[in-house]
Amino acid sequence: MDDCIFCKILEKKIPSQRVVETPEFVAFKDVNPQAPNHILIVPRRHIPTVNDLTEGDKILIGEMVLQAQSIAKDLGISEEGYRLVLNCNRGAGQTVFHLHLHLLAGRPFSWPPG
Ligand code: DGP
Repeated sequence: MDDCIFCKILEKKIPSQRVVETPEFVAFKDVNPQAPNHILIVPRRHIPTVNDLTEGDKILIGEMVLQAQSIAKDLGISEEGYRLVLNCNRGAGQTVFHLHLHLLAGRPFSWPPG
């Protein structure tokens, strides 16, 4: 997608601080971190929102969560705890319309979220 900022990051047209790269995903640090650890797990395929996922994406979504689990382990935050967030559409706060899983850790989190 020509006008997608995350596609441009994935194509290295825009720099980012990459944490992990696989054939399916890139994980990089959020430019506006909401916690001491704030990583975005972003599939290479352009999928705008959770609403655009299909049955065929079951493995993709599972692998995104397992990727987050693996990053959390590498960061040493598995036991302390972390939050995974998928925002879907503007009403939930989505601002970049390329699917991404937030991994947040390193501070207390309230429930329910604000
Ligand atoms: P969301 O609100 O769920 O759509 O989250 C989008 C996140 O993307 C937000 O936390 C800020 C981050 N973000 C936006 N633009 C850039 C960028 O150019 N680089 C990086 N690393 N993160 C970005």
